[in-house]
Amino acid sequence: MVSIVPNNIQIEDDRTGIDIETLKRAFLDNLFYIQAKFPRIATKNDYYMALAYTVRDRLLNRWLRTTQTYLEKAPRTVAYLSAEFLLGPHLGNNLINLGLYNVVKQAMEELGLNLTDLLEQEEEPGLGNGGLGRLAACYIDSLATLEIPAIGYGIRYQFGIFDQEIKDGWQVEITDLWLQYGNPWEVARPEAALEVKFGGRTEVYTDEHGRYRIRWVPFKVMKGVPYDTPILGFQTNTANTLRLWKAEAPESFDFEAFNKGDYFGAVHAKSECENITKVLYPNDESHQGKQLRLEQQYFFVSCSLQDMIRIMQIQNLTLERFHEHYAIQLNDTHPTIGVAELMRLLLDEYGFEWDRAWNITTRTFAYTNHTLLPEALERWPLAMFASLLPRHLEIIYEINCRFLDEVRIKFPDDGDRLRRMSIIDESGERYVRMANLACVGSFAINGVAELHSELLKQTTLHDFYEMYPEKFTNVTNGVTPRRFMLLSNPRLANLITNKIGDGWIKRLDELRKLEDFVHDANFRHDFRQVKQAVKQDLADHIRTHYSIDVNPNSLFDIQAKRIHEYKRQHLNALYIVTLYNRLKADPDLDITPRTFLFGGKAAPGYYMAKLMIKLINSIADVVNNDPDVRDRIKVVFLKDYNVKFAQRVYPAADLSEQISTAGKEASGTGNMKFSMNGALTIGTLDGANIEIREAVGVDNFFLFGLTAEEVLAKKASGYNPWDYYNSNPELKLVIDRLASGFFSHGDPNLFKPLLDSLLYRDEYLLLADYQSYVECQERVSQAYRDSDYWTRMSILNVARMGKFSSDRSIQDYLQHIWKAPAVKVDVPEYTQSHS
Ligand code: 475
Repeated sequence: MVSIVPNNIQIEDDRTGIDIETLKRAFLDNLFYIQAKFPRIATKNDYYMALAYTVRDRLLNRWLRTTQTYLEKAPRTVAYLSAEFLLGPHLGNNLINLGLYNVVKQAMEELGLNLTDLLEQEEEPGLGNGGLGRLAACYIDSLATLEIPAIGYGIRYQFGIFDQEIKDGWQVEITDLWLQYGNPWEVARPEAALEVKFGGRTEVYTDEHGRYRIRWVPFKVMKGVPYDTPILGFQTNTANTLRLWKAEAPESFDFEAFNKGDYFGAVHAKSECENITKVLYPNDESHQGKQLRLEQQYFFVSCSLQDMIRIMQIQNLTLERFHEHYAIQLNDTHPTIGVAELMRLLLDEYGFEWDRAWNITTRTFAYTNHTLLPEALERWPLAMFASLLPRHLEIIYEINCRFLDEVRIKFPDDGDRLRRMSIIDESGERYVRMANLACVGSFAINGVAELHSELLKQTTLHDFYEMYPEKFTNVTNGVTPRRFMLLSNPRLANLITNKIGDGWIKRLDELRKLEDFVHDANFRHDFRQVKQAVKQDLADHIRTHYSIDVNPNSLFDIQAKRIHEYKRQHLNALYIVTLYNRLKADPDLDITPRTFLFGGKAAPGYYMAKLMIKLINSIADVVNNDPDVRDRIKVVFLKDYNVKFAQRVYPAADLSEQISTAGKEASGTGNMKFSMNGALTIGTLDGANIEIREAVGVDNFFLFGLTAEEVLAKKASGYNPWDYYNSNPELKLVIDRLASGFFSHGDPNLFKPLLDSLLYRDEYLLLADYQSYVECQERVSQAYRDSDYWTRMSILNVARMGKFSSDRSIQDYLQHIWKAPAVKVDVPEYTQSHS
């Protein structure tokens, strides 16, 4: 046993005490000694920082005890490798998990400060694009809450996802400066930096035992510095680590260049090195073969694997047992170079024989696929790959050669199959196919919802399914109820806890107890009031920031997610225009008042998505200002949708738009966050919608549209969008109005690319689903008119969402893939979790 951290650290009371007086003193102390400010000159950010440090002080003991426990007990550990962690603000979440929310709120009040204001001050770490990155964040939350030894590995981007502004209806991207005022939640560990090699060549040499070995002679070497962030579990002593790598120049750099006398060149080259972790690629669900992106992937994966080996060495464990000590989850193919890197480390650096190394590697990795979209599948041009990672390419060739031999034996005389399954795409320009490498190098492969996992087996990964059926499994996504209910919707959380106790926060299935209260008119009344109050908050926000008055009694109909054609925000827009046209034709038409809210970012290079934003804003301009509408419909595009703002949005929805073309949305997770906050879903049979509908009951879900199977059949039989345009007068009027320039100050060309894409191709079958969607929206409007009936459905949605906790997802991963038992962390009485 090694004892890295002494057991008897003495900690000053001001850094651990959680009574109000101590908290206040500690807060002012941090303001003075860390921010170097006193209250009269402190900015709001100074106060935020002082509070963040005060809270951080109170979790450090748990964090160090957890680290120490893992080092000493050397338990099986989950390593979650992800190029993205879309964390959202830390302060509120840590207050909740420490059980300090109320007492800190009180302490701040006594100092004349408002906790909500201070929480607003936090610049969130937006180190992800959307679903995939946010899922990683939910999973590390659940891993800590379930007391599983785990570490998240990723990239410390200096600039995360861009901030979005809207100018003249168009998206404008602004650099995300999340680190500009410092990050109180991270601890740099320069002493634990590692080196990563790039480029160059390989050479053969004979080692001291006369064995042929291969050595990689790199073109350049980079340094990876880890920055650690504690990830607290909810009401546990476990605080796991999120370790994000920053690229720097190695010290040796100065040395060489200074010797050559090229001072400026040396400094320049040094800052070039930092480029690797400068910025997050903002493309959701699309792959561009950019070299810097491959450099990012290899950089963080190499650092992480070397780090894992180093930890085993501290623990005196032999690398022979690497796969027993670690289960490495690949969050999509982005970290898949890890398969080749672990092989390289074992073969070249630690002298393993091929078979032994391959055995360890393929018992270590598991791969999660997040998308079926062909444009998202990662492939790297061979020449680029070879110049950056020459040794890895050799290893991949060897893996491929042995793998194709296996395929040949199982499926003789099937050249097409070999070509499809090869890790190297040789059909034209040559590429390395990362999904193929992930499938060959992993012992488990999973999709993220039942339908998605089935489609993977039948389509994208069909050959691999036939080769290795035993590797395939499904783990339906989930989301953390700590952030997306307790923190984001305290009114609802309190109402629930008052009725059924607080067990639901850790065992979300207990929400089912709420079903009993569906019949309780008082409860329905209280439930409705909660929703009303939250909607009022959002309405206030909209009035303040957009100078638009929205009616909090209207139906809040929200679509918040990345902007993408397959997600069909423009189908929603077509419906808005439909309603508008009806009102224009009959200004006295009795319709259910609605507020249409949109939020989401478009990839900066995705023209159609940006045009969809412009379309929504243009429709909003006309609809919101037309006196004939008489405020019965309002449209608002909420700018800069991020985790912090999402937390205000989910609770305020009456209706959640989950309207992707069936077969395209792998799972969706926003769908879960809306539903557990009482929104009803209008949705297609896509992704996890299917399972949500099953869970909440088909009567409490608004279903429309083609099924995935019907979508394929329709396309196969020659889909022609004009048929729908010509046969549906209401649809025709919508398209014609958009094409006429009515919504674009008379410019008939503005939306032409979008309309042409609908009329001449309509890859995502908007026109085919239009009528079904409109009719379904009519059912929604009718249902909303009976507010008591609506409330019953809404309550049942909340009550039946237990399955969609990320705790359940993590338990599925543990049971079927990781097999890593929980480990209790002991913390002396005086700092134990207070609930
Ligand atoms: C799915 N992102 C959601 C969510 O499983 C699903 C791809 C390439 C490069 C950068 N980002 C990506 C994704 O593929 C992604 O976010 N996928 C999403 O993963 C979690 O719920 O349906 O679209």
